[in-house]
Amino acid sequence: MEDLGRLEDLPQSYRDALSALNLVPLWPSLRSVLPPKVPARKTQATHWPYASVRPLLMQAGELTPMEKAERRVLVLANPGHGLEKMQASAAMYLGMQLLLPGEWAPSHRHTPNAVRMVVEGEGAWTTVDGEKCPMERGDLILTPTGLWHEHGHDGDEAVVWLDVLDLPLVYYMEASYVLPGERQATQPGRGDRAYARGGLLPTPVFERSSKAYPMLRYPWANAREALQSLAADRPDLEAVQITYANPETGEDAENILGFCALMLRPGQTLSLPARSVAQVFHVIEGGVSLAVEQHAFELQVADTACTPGYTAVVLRNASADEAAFVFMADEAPLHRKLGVYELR
Ligand code: 1HN
Repeated sequence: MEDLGRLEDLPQSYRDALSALNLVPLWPSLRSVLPPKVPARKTQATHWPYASVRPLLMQAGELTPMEKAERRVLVLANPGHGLEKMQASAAMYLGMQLLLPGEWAPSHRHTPNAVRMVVEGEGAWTTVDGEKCPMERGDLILTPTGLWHEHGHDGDEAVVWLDVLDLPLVYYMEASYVLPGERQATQPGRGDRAYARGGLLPTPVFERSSKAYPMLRYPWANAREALQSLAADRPDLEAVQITYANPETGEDAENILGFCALMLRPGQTLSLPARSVAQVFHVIEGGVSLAVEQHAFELQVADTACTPGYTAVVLRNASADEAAFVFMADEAPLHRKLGVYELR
């Protein structure tokens, strides 16, 4: 491709005349907004070891009471975007949230979609749209756009979870806002019970659910069992992987970000092809080496990492005896809807 004219090639008087009318010449910037073959990416491969995050999160528990935080979170910020942007990738936000015994994070609802992946501790719950969801390690709990949600804690140990939101995208669209609410009344009915088994849908009086988000909690016990049973059924299968889906529609669980879980067999090395989307990896069980570009991360239990789009990722289960389990989040639903999804 030929070199295009630079801004400096233009007379200053001409540049001033353009600026005065809020005009900009395209050609000096065309290659930067439309680079050849591969997009420019600010997202850097980044590893957040839980062993380093945890003490600082616990310290936040001592330094900042709930009333002064609303949500007590340390954001996992990608240095490639600038820490102040609070982005893990172009569309993904990640945070580690701490709730202490007896605390309550007040009810609100907002336009960004969220999910929680429970990292440690027992006794906390989150009420989403009137459904009280127990929080147990490895559970995935949805807080889709516009639904009321609040967190409480009846147990006696610190509870930590990973928040994944599409906040950077919704904020960029100038569509991010929150409404404060009252403590929710809990309604009967739990999606994780109504949809307890794959392929079996509740149909009282022959009617399917009309809820946009019929299932809010995906218990880890069920996801783990599904992975093990898939692995046993398909010894030929390289990628033992499940996707968190809306059980009524079969579509992705949420509109913008996608969520799945992987099981790595003992000693397994799994190559994930380069796709257009940035990805997040969070270890639920085991130890996993992650290789991407020039980086090699040794992920321990509860560690989180992210990788930019258009990069191949190699995962290796560090144990020769035990399976490893990884939760993944990505931007695939968004890319597919926009028609820019690619597998290379
Ligand atoms: C939010 O509502 C929660 O409800 C956590 O726990 C993190 C980060 C940005 C915007 C809203 C929560 C959040 C958030």
